[in-house]
Amino acid sequence: PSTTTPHLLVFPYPAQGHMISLLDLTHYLASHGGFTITVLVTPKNLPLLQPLLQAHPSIHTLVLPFPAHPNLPAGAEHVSQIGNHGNFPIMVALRQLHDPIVHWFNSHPAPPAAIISDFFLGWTQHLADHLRIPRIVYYSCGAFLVNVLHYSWLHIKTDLFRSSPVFHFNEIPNSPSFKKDHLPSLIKRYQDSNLDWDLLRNDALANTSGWVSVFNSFETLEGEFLEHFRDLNGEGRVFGIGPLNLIGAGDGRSSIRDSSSEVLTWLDGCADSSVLYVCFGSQKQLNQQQMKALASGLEKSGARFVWVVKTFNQTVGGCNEIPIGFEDRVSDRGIVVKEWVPQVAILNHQAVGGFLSHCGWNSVLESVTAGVLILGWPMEADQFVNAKLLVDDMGVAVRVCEGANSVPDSDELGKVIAMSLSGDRPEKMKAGALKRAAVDAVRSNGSSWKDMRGFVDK
Ligand code: BUP
Repeated sequence: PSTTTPHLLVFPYPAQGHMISLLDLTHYLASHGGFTITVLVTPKNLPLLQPLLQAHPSIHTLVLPFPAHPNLPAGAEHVSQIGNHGNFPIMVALRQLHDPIVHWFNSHPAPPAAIISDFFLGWTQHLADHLRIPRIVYYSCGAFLVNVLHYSWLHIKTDLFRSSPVFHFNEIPNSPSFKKDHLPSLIKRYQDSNLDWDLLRNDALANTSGWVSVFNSFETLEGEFLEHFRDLNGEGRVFGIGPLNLIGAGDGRSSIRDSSSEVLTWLDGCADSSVLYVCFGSQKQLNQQQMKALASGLEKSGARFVWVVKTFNQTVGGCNEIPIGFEDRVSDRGIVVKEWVPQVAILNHQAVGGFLSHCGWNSVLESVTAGVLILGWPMEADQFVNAKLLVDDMGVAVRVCEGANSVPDSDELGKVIAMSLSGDRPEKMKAGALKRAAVDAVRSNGSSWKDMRGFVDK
């Protein structure tokens, strides 16, 4: 890195769903902020960065394992190695990088002036304190979720929280309630004594001590939750700069997001708004019963569809068996894709009229920015919170099923799919309006544009 431009260390959490939007932000900061950037990355995730590196000579990588510390901490490679303890083994493993990073920093001729790290890397607050540089917390999730996490931490040791099957978050705008089962896995796993909570817990979340918090979100979608977090953190420290998939668009999107695929060619032959796109994010795989119910629901709906079945990322308990004969029976109107697809381009294709989604935050934003109706099937993590925002607060989605192991009724599913694709549902009109608001947010003088400028200046 040059010694004259400000140098930032960007540390993404090594899961696709966390990395992609932070790389969009990295692209923006390199092209418009004048920063020199080092991205900390595991070897398996390096290919995701290649286009960004080619586009920006000012972006460098610090590839794990570091030369001085050749043993990559076990489990730190990529979240596809997820096991029964979810993300925790990876969080713990990554924490071992504290000392190697200090070593790298101390021997660097122009060390970083700040670190931007994912909110799953709470320990990097201690790292930043040790290095005497500020830490910017990057939230690859929504502000509503972070409100819920914040108050869950505050109440988690109270009898009321422990004993109630449903918890009311009276401090959060609109006083939402959640079944305890629907709270993020991070909260549910709190009781697990094997996990080192105090170091993994995000200081910025629990004590609002992060120097600056940056959200991949925008005012019209989450204004009151961003505002509430601002009230907790103090003025000038919380920025809503999303949707980053729009900010990274243009040369950015084509450089770090692939947009060629046979799926797009197939969609070219379909009528406008006639196709349901089905994808449950980069991590979740359905079990066998769910696969059968979904296949049957798609068949009964009579709708056109694109169904992404992840054979490239086998997870614990996951199944990728497509029911025998299904693909032949629906070959005139549906395709099952067994590889990584360009989701943003698919959602923006005029043939796509609905998205059956697990409501992962990136999928939510990508769907919102494409103005596509979401058929929500939240399963775990932040997805129930996101689904509540979309269905109950914003009215841009319908819920079709809930739970990681729930099996939808295929007759019902078929009906909802058919109904969602036909006609002008009120949710579709609202989705169209929210898309326009998202585009306005990132335009000159829009809320995210202003927050991005404020953030870069700071
Ligand atoms: Br699968 C798949 N193509 O084929 P979420 C995913 N994606 O572009 P997750 C593709 O991965 P978290 C594919 O566009 C989105 O940006 C998709 O992120 C992209 O869910 C990302 O929706 C998936 O947040 O992450 O992967 O479960 O754990 O953060 O919810």
